Amino acid sequence: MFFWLKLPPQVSLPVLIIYTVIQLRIATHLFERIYQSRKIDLPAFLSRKFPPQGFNPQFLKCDVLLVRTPSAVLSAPDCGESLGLGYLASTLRAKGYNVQILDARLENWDVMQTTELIIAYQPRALGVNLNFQYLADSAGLLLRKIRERGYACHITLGGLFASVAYQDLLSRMPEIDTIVRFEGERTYAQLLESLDQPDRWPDIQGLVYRNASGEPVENPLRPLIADLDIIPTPARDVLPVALELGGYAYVISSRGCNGVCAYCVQQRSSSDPAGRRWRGRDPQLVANEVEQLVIEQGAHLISFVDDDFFGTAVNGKTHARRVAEAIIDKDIHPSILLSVQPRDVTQEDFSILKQAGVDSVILAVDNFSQPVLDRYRKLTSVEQNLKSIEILKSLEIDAYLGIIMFDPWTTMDELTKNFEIMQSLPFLRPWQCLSRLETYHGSPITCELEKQDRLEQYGYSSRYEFIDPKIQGVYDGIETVMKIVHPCMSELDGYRWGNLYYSEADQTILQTLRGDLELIKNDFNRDLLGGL
Ligand code: B12
Ligand code: SF4
Repeated sequence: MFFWLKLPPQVSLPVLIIYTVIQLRIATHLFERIYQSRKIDLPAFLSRKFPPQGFNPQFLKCDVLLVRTPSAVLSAPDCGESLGLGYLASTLRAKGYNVQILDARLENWDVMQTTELIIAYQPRALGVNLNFQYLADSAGLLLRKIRERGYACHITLGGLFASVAYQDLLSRMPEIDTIVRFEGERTYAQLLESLDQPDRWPDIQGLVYRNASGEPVENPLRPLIADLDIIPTPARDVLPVALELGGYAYVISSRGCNGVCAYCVQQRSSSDPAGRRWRGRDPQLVANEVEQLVIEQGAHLISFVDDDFFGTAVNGKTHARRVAEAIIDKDIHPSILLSVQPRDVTQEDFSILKQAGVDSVILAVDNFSQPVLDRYRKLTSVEQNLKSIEILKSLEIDAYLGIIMFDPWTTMDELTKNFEIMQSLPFLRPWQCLSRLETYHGSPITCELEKQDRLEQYGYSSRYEFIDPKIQGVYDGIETVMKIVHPCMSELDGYRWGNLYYSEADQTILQTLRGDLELIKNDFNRDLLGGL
């Protein structure tokens, strides 16, 4: 309409933008009103509109619905299953429960779509996976929406973030009934057996629940499962979706970790005095699982998601090597991705791993300044970091280097040393120069920063300033250069991994893409309304 006004271009463009923004805001607001007034019977309509991929109305009735939290912030799709939900599903199915999995993150459903699906299922028990801190807000939104839509049954949260941040979550989300802390197979099964008998809940180790007056009660933690081989292999309901997206089939061959990294949440994941005791599965059974994935399910890309794939050696051989040898015997030739600590990289082990199919690794070098490595309790040295890179290079194994360039205590000396070495490295992506330490709830570093009153909370996340103001100057300087030399790349990297901290440049892009999200949502809404 304003084109008729014959405005000069420098005026008409901003007007056009404002006009579009107003349009979008009104449309969303309008839809929200209609949605909440329930003038439209969305579930009935959606049962015609859906099934989306992976949804089978024939299974609509189920005892337990396991849901992976959708993402309401911008991050690239996570093209892999939730192994945690797979393990819960197989364990519960073995006990006779009818269990369904809704992997909203993998399927890329938004909160609204996920809400409608949960309402359509009406499970007796709803279990929500919350491993990631950055998804806590969308989990909260999802729970609020399903309660608003009348879902009245039992809601349980589980996963690593829920396990460490349970107090916070229970106080901010009145919709939650219970939280299962850490390994969930046994605790959740015991809860389901006594779902309608709250008087039995005090006996369930690893459970946090609300008492009759609504106050949280925290039961003692449950001892870790000593023999991982007795847990059924994970259900693979949504693997075809992951494979269609070009993703990996995840396999876990051990639980726990012998590391003690100071920024890691895993430090809190055990009740036993030995910490997060490392336990390995039988390598032969692991190789059987990989064989089944490759031969029967057509998965060629396999990613081991162990925290500590090398684990504790048996008869002088690392767990990684034993698993690799068992895979070699199968003659199946998958393409394997691993996450590794530099201290575990030896020529001997990696020659065998390469034969088993390992062609790429995520190598957690973190930094090339010894005081920083010591601060993070990495149990490695700068020399070992460099040696691990050399070994991988010589074996032609591709390595993505995990770098933490900045943290609150970073000094100019540390930065200089780091840059000096990083310049000469293969595999490195330039925008990694801006990576900064994330402060995950419950990690030793986060607790230390809280004690020093250096963290500013925003929602479930926190932010810090550099102690040395010069460092902020350097950070800003690099950011400016990166924006010129590599426009959008650092931001894209951020989205890829869903980082919690967004720089100013990230924020700008985030705003733009949020607009896109709104558009997509509006399209979805328009489709719905148009079909009525
Ligand atoms: C695989 C993995 C990924 C995969 C994808 C995850 C997926 N598809 O599930 C990829 C590579 C994409 C990934 C990426 C990232 N990851 Co990651 N990842 C993992 C890893 C190594 C394994 C998860 C797993 O499968 N575990 C095995 C299963 C069996 O265990 P589980 O999931 O914990 O489930 C058990 C219990 O928690 C519980 N449970 C789980 N859900 C539920 C639900 C209910 C109802 C109940 C009752 C119980 C329950 O029962 C399960 C069985 O015992 C974990 C480390 C870990 N050990 O958990 C890190 C971890 C989850 N990742 C982490 C991080 C930081 C990231 C990144 C943010 C890294 C970054 N900065 O770039 C990105 C962000 C991802 C994104 N944008 O979405 C952190 C999370 C920290 C936090 N507080 O947020 C972890 C804990 C690593 C660490 N040591 O710090 N990750
Ligand atoms: S090696 Fe990984 S899981 Fe183990 S303590 Fe370090 S960051 Fe945590």
